[in-house]
Amino acid sequence: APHLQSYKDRAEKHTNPAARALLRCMDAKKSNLAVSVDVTRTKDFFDIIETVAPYVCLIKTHVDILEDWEPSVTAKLQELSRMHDFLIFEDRKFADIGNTVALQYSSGIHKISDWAHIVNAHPVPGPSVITGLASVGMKSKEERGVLLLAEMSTKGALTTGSYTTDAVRMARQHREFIIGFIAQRRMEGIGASATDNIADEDFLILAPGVGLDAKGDAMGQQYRTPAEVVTECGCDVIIVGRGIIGTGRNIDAEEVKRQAQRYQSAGWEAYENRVTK
Ligand code: 6AU
Repeated sequence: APHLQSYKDRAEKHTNPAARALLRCMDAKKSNLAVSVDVTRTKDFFDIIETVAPYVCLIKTHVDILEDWEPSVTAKLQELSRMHDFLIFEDRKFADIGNTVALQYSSGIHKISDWAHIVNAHPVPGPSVITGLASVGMKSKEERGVLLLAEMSTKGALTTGSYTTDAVRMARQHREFIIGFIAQRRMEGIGASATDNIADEDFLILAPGVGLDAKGDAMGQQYRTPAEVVTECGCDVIIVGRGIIGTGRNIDAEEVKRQAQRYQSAGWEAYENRVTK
């Protein structure tokens, strides 16, 4: 099972360049931490990224919430990604017909496919959402991969049962481009038929809803600890927003740094407790 193997070994076997780059970075930096930089001002956005950069494998963005976004933002983000060795995940949650998601991915003011190594998509439209994104991402000369949202972290989410199973089946048909899932547990083998070759299946599982102090927020978010998520449930990357950045207002760089270090250690320890030595 992939979650018993080291990130390093998995990096060598993975077929998608973005997945390989992420696993290599995780191994090199000893970090399975993704920080979700959910703030509305560009200055706060970069202050946080520069503070947490040494401790993360991935920076997760919602560029559409930046009130003073301008094209130089994504240029600077790419520069920081190269300088500090982290990948960029734009949490765009595509969920439309193939033609529309291809345009949303490549065009508009944000031109996401130009700078985001990883994006995510809801499987709700069916395989056409993958075909649409692949028509852009698979043509790129850069490392590009997509995560399907197989499960959500919120109370009452509809992403359960056959919805999750069918999401895994969709991913299995596009393993060169779908590198894994936003989910709460491992997904290999789910919904597989006897003819599917699942022996070498390795989906990256990126888990949001991670917190060491709070159990949830006032709007349905639910938190589990890195140990629950990584050691018990086998997820690969912990995605942490407010546990590290606080409310996103009045950013205290020292506190952000302290929390980033704390989550990096907790995530890495949870991983070391799980892999076969
Ligand atoms: O740690 P938080 O609660 O401050 O932030 C969690 C981040 C937010 C959400 O948009 C995102 O993770 N998220 C996602 C993603 C990553 O796709 C899915 C989900 O089910 N729950 C969730 O919180 O930026």
